[in-house]
Amino acid sequence: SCSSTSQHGSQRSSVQAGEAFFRGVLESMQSVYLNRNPTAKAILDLVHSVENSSLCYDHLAFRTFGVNGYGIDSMASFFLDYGYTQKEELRFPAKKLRALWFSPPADSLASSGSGINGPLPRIFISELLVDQMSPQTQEIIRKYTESSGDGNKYAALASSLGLLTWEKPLYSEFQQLASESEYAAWTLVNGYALNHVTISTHRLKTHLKDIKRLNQFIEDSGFRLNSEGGVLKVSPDGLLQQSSTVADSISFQFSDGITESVPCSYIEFAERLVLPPYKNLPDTEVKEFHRRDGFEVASADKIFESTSKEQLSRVGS
Ligand code: OOG
Ligand code: NI
Repeated sequence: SCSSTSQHGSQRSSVQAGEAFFRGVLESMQSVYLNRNPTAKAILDLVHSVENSSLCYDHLAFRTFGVNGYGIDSMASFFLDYGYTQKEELRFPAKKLRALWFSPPADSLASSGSGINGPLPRIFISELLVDQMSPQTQEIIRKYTESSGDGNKYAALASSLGLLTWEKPLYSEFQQLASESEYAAWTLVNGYALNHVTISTHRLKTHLKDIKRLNQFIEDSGFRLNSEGGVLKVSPDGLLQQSSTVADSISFQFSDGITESVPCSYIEFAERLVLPPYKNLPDTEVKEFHRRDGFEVASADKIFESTSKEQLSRVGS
């Protein structure tokens, strides 16, 4: 089984009584994601078939519109209520985005399971800095967020049901957003849907625990990886290594009756290496808290491109 993310004996609160409900919600978010994204489903099945044992998630990620209570907080409140702790902020000035990540509570039950039933994942939530968009784009985003009433209160519910909290947009509105921010266009049609799950590669058991070998295996199996800035994204300290697939597309019916293919979600892989003070620990004693934690802004900047038109329209590898 997978080792827990949390340091044993820490003072962090536990999900406790609400844990079954909390995991059930994550499970529903995941099932929406797997039904819509055949590449993510196929890759999870493939890795499972090789590993023959449990598989752990490093993190889950969501996107939001940073306006009128529809930003990071709208989704974060659910995780904070179930024991998560807010960690560092990441800023992406060129993309007009910011993000926060949240660390999981010390988990009690079920952490020997697989995926959502394994150790609780970190949560990564980003938001578009809507105030920095053009007036036309702001008008569209405000129109849909405002038309949803109090939809921002039900972010986790919308995500687990696979519903938008706002009305479907016109195709021209999607195009307007896409011309300025692919993130904005993605969020308009996907709302609070799970953007990606991330497989924790160092917690795999076979040769696939080496992210470079996992990447090779994924590509040899016929899947495309996001090549923006190189397939493997490595933090300056070398200890956080990430890669991701190119997002699947889904057919979306706009409110004017136009049906077009739009980017949906992708799957990510992350290998966290052991921190320098612990590098001589025997493999069997290494726990998740001995490894590099957090996220890396330069890598994240390129991972956002997993849903971009440029990556989706690439031919071959
Ligand atoms: C998030 C991209 C960043 C990471 O792990 O750094 C990211 C997104 O595409 O919304 O997932
Ligand atoms: Ni990620």
